[in-house]
Amino acid sequence: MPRRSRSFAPIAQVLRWTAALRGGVDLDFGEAVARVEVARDGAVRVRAATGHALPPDPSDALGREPWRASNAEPFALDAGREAPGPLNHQAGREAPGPLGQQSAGVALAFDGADGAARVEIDERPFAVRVFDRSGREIAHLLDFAFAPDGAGRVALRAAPGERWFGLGGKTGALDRRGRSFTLRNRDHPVAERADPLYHSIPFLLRLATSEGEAARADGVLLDGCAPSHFDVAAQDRLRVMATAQAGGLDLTIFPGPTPDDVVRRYTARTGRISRPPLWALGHHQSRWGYRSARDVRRVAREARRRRIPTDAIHLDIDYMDAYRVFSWHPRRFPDPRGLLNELREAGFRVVTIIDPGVKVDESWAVHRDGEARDVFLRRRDGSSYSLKVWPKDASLPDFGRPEVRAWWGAQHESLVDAGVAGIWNDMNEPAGWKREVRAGRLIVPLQAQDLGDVVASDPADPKRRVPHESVRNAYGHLECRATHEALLRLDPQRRPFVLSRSGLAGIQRYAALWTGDTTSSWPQLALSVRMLLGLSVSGVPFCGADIGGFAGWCSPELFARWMQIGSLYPFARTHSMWLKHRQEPWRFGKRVEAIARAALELRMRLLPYIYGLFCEAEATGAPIWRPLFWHDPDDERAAAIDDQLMLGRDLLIAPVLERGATEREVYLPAGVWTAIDDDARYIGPRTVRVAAPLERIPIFARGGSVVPMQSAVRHVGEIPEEPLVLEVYPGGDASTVVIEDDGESPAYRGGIEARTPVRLRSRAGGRLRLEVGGREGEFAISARTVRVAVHGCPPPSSVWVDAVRLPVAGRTDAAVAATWHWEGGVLHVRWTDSGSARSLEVDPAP
Ligand code: MIG
Repeated sequence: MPRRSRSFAPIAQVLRWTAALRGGVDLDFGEAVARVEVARDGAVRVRAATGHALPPDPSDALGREPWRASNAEPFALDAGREAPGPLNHQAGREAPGPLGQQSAGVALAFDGADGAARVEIDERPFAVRVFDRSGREIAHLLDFAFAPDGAGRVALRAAPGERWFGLGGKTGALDRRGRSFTLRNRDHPVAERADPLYHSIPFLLRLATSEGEAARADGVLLDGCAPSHFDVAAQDRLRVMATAQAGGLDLTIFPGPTPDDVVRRYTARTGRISRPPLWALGHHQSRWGYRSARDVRRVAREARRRRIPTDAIHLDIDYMDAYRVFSWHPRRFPDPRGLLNELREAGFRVVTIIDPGVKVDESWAVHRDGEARDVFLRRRDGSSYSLKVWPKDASLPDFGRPEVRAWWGAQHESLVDAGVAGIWNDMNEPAGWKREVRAGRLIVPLQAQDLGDVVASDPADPKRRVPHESVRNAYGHLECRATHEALLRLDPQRRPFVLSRSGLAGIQRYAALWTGDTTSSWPQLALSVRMLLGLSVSGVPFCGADIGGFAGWCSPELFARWMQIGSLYPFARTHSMWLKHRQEPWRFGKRVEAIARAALELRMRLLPYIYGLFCEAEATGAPIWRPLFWHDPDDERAAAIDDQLMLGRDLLIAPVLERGATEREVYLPAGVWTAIDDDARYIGPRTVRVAAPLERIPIFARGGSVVPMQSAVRHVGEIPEEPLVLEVYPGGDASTVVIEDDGESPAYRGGIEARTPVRLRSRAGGRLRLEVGGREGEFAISARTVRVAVHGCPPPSSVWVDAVRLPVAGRTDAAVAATWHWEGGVLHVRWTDSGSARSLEVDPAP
């Protein structure tokens, strides 16, 4: 367990600095060392540790993107220096060496196309200040201190009026300011005051607003494999204290100024999600307790019969033989290949759970082989270690070693061969228990296991053995890396899907995250929104919570509300615990079933939009779910809201999170907003009260947007009746790109994709003008009908397509193969799309 009280000694004075490093400076304190580097995108990395050298760097093992060193060179600062000016002001450069009496420290400055930063290092007491391109201070690190056991602590100045977001899916308010958090991967049920939980993302996004100036965002990551602790201006209102339990301090500052800029830089370092397979964006149905192939078939059949859109079925631990990973129960799942084939034909992919614990069993080839290759964690004295978990005693792979990751990955071959489409990594904090009681199928864990005397390979230097605790937070991350890479290797034609419970900063590169064991309650429904926004801000775009809640009893009303927002989670999976009643969407009566169907159909209709968001996440790191402040950082009211969210830039979601509610208050930031179901229009900034009967989740489209949609399908393999509908919401200009590809293979990386640029000009000479550019890229799409729907539109006096005025409503113009009609405030235009550029003009502009 992490030690609570330590004595920290400050590192006092910089004795000398050396400029040997490209884009950085090395500092020597005698009893400690530090290194400060500036990257070409303006990110600033500050490492410090006691001793004479920095500890080995785990960046490669964690899958960090290479540090792009700038050409910043250190120069001495004058003693009598004044407040820093803009970056282009460079002080005279001096020869490196010991810091003289008159010197006040050393500085680095870089200004390039991708970013800029100026760093000033105070010599005594040691402090690091980072300024952005405009000369504004974006970080002030001070009070570096270390404990004898290697733990490091640093303070970051915090100003009044700042908000601090991030740290992954923590509970409580989205703004973390005023509270303390532990980041140590732990298997613990989700509860409002539970901390820590399953994953650890030591990244904070600060939103600073000051009188008369535009709001600015910047970020800080405390990197490494060790558990950590953050006091977010709780003890001292003007300080954020970050503590790493081991491995020295490794901080990176990411300049903004917008939240998008921060996350772009943060993910340029920690990695980005790659385009998931399209099926993974559909609805996943899961339950702990699908006990047999028959059971699974029945669920699949019901989903289709009842037209509940579903793309994946998850198999929890019940599919295994005595909980041996990489096995199938011979009686209950006698023919996995046959079953998976059959499901595949009906449009279902199967995701199987994998726990890291390998059953200690001489007769089980996986364990035997692992023993022979010495892949498992051991105790400090070299003896073998086992953990109590589902298969009784289990050995844990030592994922810090690359050969162990390769070995683990190779075990997935049989699953992939049987047709398994994705892997669900559970229990990877890692979790297990010390004692248990077993009575038939019932296993009651009695005491959490902390792996106290276990040693592990240091991911940064696998030949070194270190206490497991000191690298604990990387365990699940490295398992997911092994799994992700194995899936890609075993089936290079398919994009991997990995779902994980545990994770570390950068997990987005290898896996989607879900929030673990929730309870079916109203407060937890609301909490799920905040947890997923927290994850989203922390660089994890693909995240979800169990729809309906994991433990406890879900009421029909709660299920309906959970389905409505859960269908819009980036990762949408219905899951529940085995002892509770079944939680498939048809288990709560006809009315709720219809609500679930409508919710999931909306998700399927939104797939082109949602897919576009995932493509954006791949390209820039932008989250799928965004807090309201994301696109309105100057809006103080928006910054305080965490029960609404943006799904991408253009859809504002106001989920109903209260029992018995039939209406809710919605805050709409500046702009025009149109409710997507009844086309009611609102002008923000404004708080409105809208109707929210059980059948309704209020959703608003941004004025000045084009939302690509399609008609509903039951799974992504089905051909939609309308493959592309451009929902146009006037009220501003917009530009977007519709991206289509095979949804399955990585071929898009070689350009096998179709990109259609779309531009909206709400008022071009009194008309509304929509320009759909010619399709770019190599992905072939056969001729099809595209529909454009212009909302909030009075009956038009004339409609032009490609500069040809269309005849009266309902009549097709042969020259441009287009037709229009108007109904209930919406103008619909249909045209044949063969990939060439088209334009639409509507007079008068709505
Ligand atoms: O100790 O595999 O969070 O989703 O159903 C519980 C059984 C183990 C915890 C996961 C949950 C899963 C369950 N697992």
